[in-house]
Amino acid sequence: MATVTGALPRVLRRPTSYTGWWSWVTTVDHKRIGVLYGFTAFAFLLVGGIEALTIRTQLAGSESALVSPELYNQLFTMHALTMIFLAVMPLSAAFFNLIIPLQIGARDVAFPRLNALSYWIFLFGGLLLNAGWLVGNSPDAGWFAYANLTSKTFSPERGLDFYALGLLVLGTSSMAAAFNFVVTILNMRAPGMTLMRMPVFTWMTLVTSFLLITAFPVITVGLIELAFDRLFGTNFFVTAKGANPLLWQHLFWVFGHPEVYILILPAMGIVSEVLPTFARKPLFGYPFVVLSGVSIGFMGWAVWSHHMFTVGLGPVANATFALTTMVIAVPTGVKIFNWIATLWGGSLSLKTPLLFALGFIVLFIIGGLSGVSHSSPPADSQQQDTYYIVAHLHYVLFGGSIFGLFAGIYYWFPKFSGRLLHEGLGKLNFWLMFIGMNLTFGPMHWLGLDGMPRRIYSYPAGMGWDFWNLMSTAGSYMLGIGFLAFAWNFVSSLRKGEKATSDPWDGRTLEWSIASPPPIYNFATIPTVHGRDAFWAQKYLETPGHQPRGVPSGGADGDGDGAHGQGAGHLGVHMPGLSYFPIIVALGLALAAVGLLTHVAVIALGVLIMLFGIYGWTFEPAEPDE
Ligand code: HEM
Ligand SMILES: [Cu+2]
Repeated sequence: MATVTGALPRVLRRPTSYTGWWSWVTTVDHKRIGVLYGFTAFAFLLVGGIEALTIRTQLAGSESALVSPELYNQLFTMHALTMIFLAVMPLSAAFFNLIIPLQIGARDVAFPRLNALSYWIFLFGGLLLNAGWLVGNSPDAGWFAYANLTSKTFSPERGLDFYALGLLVLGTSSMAAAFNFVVTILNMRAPGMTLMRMPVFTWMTLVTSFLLITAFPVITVGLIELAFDRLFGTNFFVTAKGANPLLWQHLFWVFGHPEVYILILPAMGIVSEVLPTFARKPLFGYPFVVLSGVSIGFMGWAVWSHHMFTVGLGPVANATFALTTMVIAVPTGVKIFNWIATLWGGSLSLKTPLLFALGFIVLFIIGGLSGVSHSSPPADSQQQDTYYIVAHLHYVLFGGSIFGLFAGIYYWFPKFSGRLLHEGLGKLNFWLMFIGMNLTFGPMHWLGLDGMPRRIYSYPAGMGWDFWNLMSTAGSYMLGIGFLAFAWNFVSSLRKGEKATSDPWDGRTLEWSIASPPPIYNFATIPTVHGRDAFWAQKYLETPGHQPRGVPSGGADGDGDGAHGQGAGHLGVHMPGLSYFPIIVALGLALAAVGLLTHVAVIALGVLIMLFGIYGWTFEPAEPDE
């Protein structure tokens, strides 16, 4: 049947070569998209880290003039936006892409081209958010950008336009990806993998995806209203025209608190995978760990105003949100007890993935305790807007999210590279980050309780804050060296690390049942699952005499060469082909956003490119033209 492909310029017909850098531009393979997310997010993590080190250098001593107040405001705002939206979230997305299809026994995600689109929109959205640095006007009103500081009156420069449009574009990427993973996890599990047999990381990905789908529309409304106020002169947040700026705070935190769970749940899922493997024990209280994650997903919607205890909502609102905030500590506590119970009596092998998981538990407990101290409105009125809050958010976002993600990198690196990260460098990386993190953010607790406000670009001598600020800065440099040790370990191990078998840790879940790196089609045959820890059951429980069946090294399912260039035709398996259209649609969307800051013609061009991309995407043939 003649298709309309004839209408497609030859260059845009499905490419056929799986090698070379074009194959990365046109890939729709979840593993490659995961790698793209991972490297891009790590690059942004370094950018956010450099911004943080500049902040800390400015604050190393009192009355410092290293950076101007204007630049300082841009630095902490961009540091936070970068770390949250361009580092932690996409690093989690990297793991969603790399791991979920392997853990549920699938060959790819439900919508491979939509998956590629999510990545390209994320990249262009991240560049748009950082474009302010090119014109000397980055967002400078803090990451929650309270109205009406953000109005044209008080922020006439372009900074907040990059904030609104950059986050709007990034939100599109997150929501598209989240829909993809909800459909993939609910519809593409291997036979026998019921919901309560899914690995915990898969569960936390599902909860996180639902939070992304439900939370991002809230901030999207706020960002559209902010963009309209700034670009078209509407009055959503203009107090002079009768608007109430608290509307923005409610919209931001109704999104913002679920957002913090979007940042921590993936790390919690990773830790729930690492602990049983390195304790050689099944996860203690699997149903409780899963259900506490699900309940956090629901309860996370009922606490947002604890960020607003000091704006004057009144005793009823404060008491209500104090109560809901205290209650949400319960499911978090359940998880922590179950993790400790998993370790209890286990035969622990103190490899780097386990070290980072243990670091996560210790640091997250500290962050959780300061979080509980915020839930009391009278106490919070002392803590709000001080360094005590900065300490809290870094214990949960750095000590929690980053440490959890690093546990995942050390755990799953062998699966995708076929090599192990160097254990010695790994331990050096861990201790530099663990000590550095506590030296950087620990002192912030008492600096804050001593009255040091956050977001001040310098402080007067004689306040008694100099010593601990200097220590905090020294700690941040130790963190920086920790990141460099990691980068060195990653690059050198990728090239000449010790070869890894398909199951180097004697794992429990399906990703360890296939070769390292996995072939493009993942599973030659889709496995059948008979219980939790499906691969452990396959290895040790499913042989007739329950004798260990042991897996020969490297000879697992699939041909072990990760031959990207080779489809799965020889297995009679259809794998989605490469495509240009995801990147074309993403480019059109980003260009249209840039047009809102430059010229209507650019908007039109962007929309045209997007429409062309959607047209090509729709009529692209399933099989590449030979
Ligand atoms: C690499 C190590 C890091 C260092 C040294 C660091 C340092 C800092 C400092 C000193 C501030 C306070 C700025 C001020 O109030 O004037 C800050 C703010 C902040 N940081 Fe970090 N940070 C680091 C990593 C992270 C990570 C990994 C995240 C999140 C995932 C993060 C999220 C934030 C947020 C949300 C703020 C608040 C910004 C605002 O007030 O709008 N930071 N950071
Ligand atoms: Cu909150």
